[in-house]
Amino acid sequence: MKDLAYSTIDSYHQAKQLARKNPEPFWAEIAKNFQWHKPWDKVLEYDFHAPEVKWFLGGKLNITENCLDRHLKTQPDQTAIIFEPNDPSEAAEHITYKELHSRVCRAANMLKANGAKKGDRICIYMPMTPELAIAVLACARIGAIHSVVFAGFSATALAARINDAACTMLLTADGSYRGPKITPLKAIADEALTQCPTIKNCIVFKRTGQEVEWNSIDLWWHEELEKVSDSCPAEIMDSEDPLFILYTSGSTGKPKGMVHSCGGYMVYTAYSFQNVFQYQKGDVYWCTADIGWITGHSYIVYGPLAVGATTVMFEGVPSYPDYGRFWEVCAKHKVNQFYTAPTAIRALEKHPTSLVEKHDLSSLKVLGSVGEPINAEAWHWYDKHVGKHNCPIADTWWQTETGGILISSLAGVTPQKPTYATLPMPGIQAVLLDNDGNELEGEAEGILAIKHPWPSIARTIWGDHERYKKVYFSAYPGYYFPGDGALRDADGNYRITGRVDDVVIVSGHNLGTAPIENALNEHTNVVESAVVGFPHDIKGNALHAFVIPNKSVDDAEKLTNELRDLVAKTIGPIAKPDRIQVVSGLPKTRSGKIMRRILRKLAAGEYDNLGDISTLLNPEVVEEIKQNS
Ligand code: 7RM
Repeated sequence: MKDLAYSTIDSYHQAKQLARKNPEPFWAEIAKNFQWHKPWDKVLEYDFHAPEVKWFLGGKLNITENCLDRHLKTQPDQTAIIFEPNDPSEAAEHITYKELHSRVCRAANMLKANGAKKGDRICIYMPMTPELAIAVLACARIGAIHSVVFAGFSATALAARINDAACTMLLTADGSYRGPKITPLKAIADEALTQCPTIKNCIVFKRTGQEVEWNSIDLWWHEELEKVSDSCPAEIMDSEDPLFILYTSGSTGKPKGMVHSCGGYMVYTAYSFQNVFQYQKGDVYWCTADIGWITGHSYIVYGPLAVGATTVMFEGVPSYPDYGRFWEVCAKHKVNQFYTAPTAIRALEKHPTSLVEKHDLSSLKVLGSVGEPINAEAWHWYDKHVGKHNCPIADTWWQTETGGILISSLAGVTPQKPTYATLPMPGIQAVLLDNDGNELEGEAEGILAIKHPWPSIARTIWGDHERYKKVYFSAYPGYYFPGDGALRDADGNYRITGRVDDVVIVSGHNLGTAPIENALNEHTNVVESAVVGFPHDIKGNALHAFVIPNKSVDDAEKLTNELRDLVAKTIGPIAKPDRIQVVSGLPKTRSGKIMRRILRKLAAGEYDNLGDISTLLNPEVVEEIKQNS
């Protein structure tokens, strides 16, 4: 995989230049690092107005041959997956490439034996055990389209996703361990399946051993595996055949099933993994995400395995059995690259640093961040206490829709800048636009957009190409519009400022909520904040700020006055929130994103109309916010 990586700043600049001038030969060179049954006839065909994007047209491949089979020749005994269970007293599992290959093939045969075939949609609702990665790869092996639903989602959310894609099979488990809790996955799945007529089989992996109810369509995973062999030729796929669907929340309640295709996704996840993390053979890499999210798909499973890396899968949570668990696991497995989310860092930052210091983190070489802007305080805490000022931090900006990292430093190769995702990867043409869609030059603040396709852009929304067009390609014709705002410094570094759909018009002034939040966060007693608009008789809209304090607040009025002054000073009096509410938490998705849709309803007092809050990480804060508003 050497040819994928730029490990010097010169080779990085060269790549960037080549990619800008001649994107197609650039990507073709990268794609040659993979194993194709038949090479592509054409590198790229696209029209952002249609919209339509196709990469490596006519190419034939199977992504699992690239993630598994080809490593058997060079490194069969290399560890592919290190599984770290929820309970630290349970032994970790080390799975070699040879063993993973065998287990994936056997699972693939299990799917086939139960009627699954190329093009079928298979829903996966499983805990973070190796079988989840195996299930994903087994689907890819036979050309079935996997749709992983995070195993913290409710029965209603699961059923909606199964039905949207008309899945014919469900892979689940009896239960899941997460921290001190056991989630009864099978019982939740049973409830969902009462509303899912397309499901023909439900294969249940035994994890917790708890009692489960048994229905006529249910099969035990371990029993089914025994009936089949571990030899399963890979289905030969077209580059553009769908590999998976992954749902992401939209601005309406209905989730969007983003569709990724085989060839481009493989090329881009491997390329970006290798370059951002500067993985070297034998390194141990750990991404703390769940495979239920895109980060887990791209940077626990496909990207790392495609380059033959050792990837850690962690079943637990950062707080169990104590807030030192991440660091204990880093020390235990001698992790070299560690990739997590700012929300986790902020949670850990509140606890004594002795929980970090007591673990030997000397193996760490590279740190990564993903999911939301990393605030300065969290960045410096991560740098100091985890990285010991000795590990570059890659702040990686990307989305479910982009499939892979688009803006990030390359660890140790390109310069980092706290709170900045920094530069677009070679091959990524990022621009800033003003509200009218004009490109801004140099130092500027505006709307982030991407001008040219990259191989892992989502090709459509499952069953709703019109919505795909409307959401991503209509606001600024000719560009991919991710929905984020950004500012750019004189060196071209990007700082993502937040979602631009969070714009509130107060007395006729367009106010982005992100800069107001940034101002509030400057206060020493504010950990995190969220600002939303609510209807106001005179102003049209007014602002409601939710703030989480660092330490308990004795004098709430003093704090809110200071905060109003701070906003007035930083942005202007017009941006001063009408209401500032001190809260202990903000409603968040499981991946740590603030659910503004819910905050807007709370601010407007529409308590009966909150929608499904069961998918939240912390539904209890909703009640608290109602009580003290
Ligand atoms: C990977 C992932 C996508 C949204 C995106 C941004 C925000 C993600 C960063 C970030 C600032 C980052 N996929 N976001 N990474 N904002 N800096 N490094 O998170 O589909 O779940 O979310 O997340 O708003 O549009 S996602």
